Amino acid sequence: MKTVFSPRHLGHANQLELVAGAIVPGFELTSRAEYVSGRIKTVGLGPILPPQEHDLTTAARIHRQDYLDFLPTIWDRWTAEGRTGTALPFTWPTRGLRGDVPPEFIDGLLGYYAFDAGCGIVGGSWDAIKSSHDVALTAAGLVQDGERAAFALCRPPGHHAGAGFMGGYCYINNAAVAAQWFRDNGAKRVSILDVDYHHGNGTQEIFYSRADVQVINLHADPMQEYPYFLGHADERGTGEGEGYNLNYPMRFGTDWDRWCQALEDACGKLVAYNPDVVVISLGVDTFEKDPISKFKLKTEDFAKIGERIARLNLPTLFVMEGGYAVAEIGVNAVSVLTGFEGN
Ligand code: SS9
Ligand code: ZN
Repeated sequence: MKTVFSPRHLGHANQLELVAGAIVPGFELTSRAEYVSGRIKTVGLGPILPPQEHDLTTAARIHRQDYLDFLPTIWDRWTAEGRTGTALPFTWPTRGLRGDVPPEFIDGLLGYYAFDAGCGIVGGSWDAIKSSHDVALTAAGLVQDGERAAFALCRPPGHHAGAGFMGGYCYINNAAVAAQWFRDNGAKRVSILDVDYHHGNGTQEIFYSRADVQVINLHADPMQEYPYFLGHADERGTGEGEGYNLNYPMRFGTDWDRWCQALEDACGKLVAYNPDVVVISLGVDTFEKDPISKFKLKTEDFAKIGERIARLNLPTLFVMEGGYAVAEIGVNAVSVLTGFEGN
C-alpha cells in the first residue's frame, strides 16, 4: 500500500491546549506522525510519497469560504497583538448569545470559528494544515487511479472540523474533502467509516443533509466523552440525508468483543448502501493505553479492523485521525493497514 506523507506537518509544533483546568503541551504531537511513518518503513508497507499541491476548490465545497479565508490569517492576527505562544480562544457564542456575526478582533474570531480550546495555532500551523489537506487529496488520487487502497498520513487530523469551525486538534476535514473529491470525480456514493475513539462531529455536520455520502461513526458515548454535544444514536441525518448518518456510541471500558459487534453492524449498513469507494477515518485512540481515552482495544485488535474492512471489497482510502499513545501509534495504525493487506 502506498502512503502519502509530508514533513510540513512538523511546523505544527509545541501548540498548547486547555486540559483539566491547565494550559499544557498538546497531546497532538509531531512525533505521532513520525512514529507512524517510521513503522511503515520498518514493516515495508510500501513507498512513502510526497503530496502534490492542491488548491482549496474541493475544500470550499464542504467548508465555508469565510472559515477557509480566516484559517491562514490566525497567526498574523495573533502576533499583531504582540502575542506569542499559541493562539487559542477563550469565549464562545453559546445559547443566548449571537453566533451569526463574526467579530473583528482575534479573540472574538477564535471563539466564533472554534468549538473548543484544543485547536491551537502556532506559526507553522497553516502550512501543516494545508499539507495535511494535500496529503488526503493526493492519496485519494491514487485510489481514483486504480490502487485498491492508499494511506493518507494526515497531520493535523480532521474529523472534528465542521463546515465553519475547528476543534479537537482539527482544522480542515481531510476525510470529508477526500469524500467530496471522489464525488466530484465520478463516485456516485461514498461511505465514510470513522473508527476513531471520538465522534467525528465535523464529518457528521458536513454531510448531515446529504444522501450521497454515508457517514458511520463508532465512538465513545457523548454522554461520557468529548465532543459531548454530538454523536448520539438518534442522530440519523435530516431531509434527503435521513438514514445516511449512523452513530454507534459505546460506553467507557468498551473492549474488542463489544466494539467489533458495532463494526460488524456498521459494515452491514455500509455494504447495503453500495458505495463506490470507502474513506476510513483511522483513529487508533481506541487503544487500551491511550492517555486521553477509555476503550480497551489491544494492539492485536487493530489488524482485525483492517481485515474486516478489506472484506468490504471496495476501493479504500485510509485517512489518519487520532491516537495519542505515541510509542504505540505506529504499530497500531500500521497493523490496520497490514491487516487489510492480509499480512
Ligand atoms: C482531553 C481533552 C480532549 C480533545 C480531543 C480530541 C481528539 C481528536 N482531556 N480534547 S481525535
Ligand atoms: Zn480521537
